[in-house]
Amino acid sequence: MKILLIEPPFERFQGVKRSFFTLGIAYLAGYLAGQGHEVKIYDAEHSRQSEYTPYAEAAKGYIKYIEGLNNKDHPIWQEVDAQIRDFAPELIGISCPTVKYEPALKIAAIAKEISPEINVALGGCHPTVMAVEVLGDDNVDFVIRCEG
Ligand code: B12
Repeated sequence: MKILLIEPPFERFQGVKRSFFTLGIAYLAGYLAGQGHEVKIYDAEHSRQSEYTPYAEAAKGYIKYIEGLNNKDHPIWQEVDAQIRDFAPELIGISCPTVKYEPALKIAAIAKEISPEINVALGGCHPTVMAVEVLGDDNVDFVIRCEG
């Protein structure tokens, strides 16, 4: 199966630069590839350069996150759309802590707009605890709780 694993954007809307890598979906990708699936990680959050914005600085840009979240023409949402179209996955798995719940749902909506045939699964700490509420969103097909 073609599976796209996505780390949603949050701090990136604020102009924050971090060169971290998302260990959770990296583990999932390794396991799925070992099972014979075609897997791609799309990290919509982090920079591949070695960069770091101090947290005190990052907090000042929160309004930019709200603006970006609600602007469907924002370049980051266009990038999300292009990544999904380009890879044409059968399943999208989105990593979702609470701060990234809104961006995760936005990605789910973009995916379903591209094709209702794409299955959308959310995992991570927020869906683990709030599974029933998350499954109430029309664009979420599955929630995977605890260790993916
Ligand atoms: C490392 C870390 C960071 C690093 C992140 C580095 C990186 N990119 O990986 C840094 C310092 C940047 C960070 C920042 C923040 N963090 Co932090 N962080 C952690 C920490 C200590 C470990 C996360 C980790 O790597 N775990 C190991 C991996 C293997 O586990 P995992 O990511 O959970 O993934 C597994 C499962 O969750 C699941 N899974 C995850 N995603 C998916 C997706 C799918 C599709 C599926 C099926 C399964 C699945 O399967 C994975 C494999 O088993 C956790 C605490 C913890 N013990 O988990 C807090 C934690 C995640 N952070 C938290 C918070 C609040 C934040 C900040 C919002 C803090 C702030 N005020 O700025 C920011 C957000 C930054 C951002 N852009 O998201 C909270 C989240 C709470 C919540 N309800 O959302 C946690 C849980 C700490 C806590 N107890 O409060 N964090």
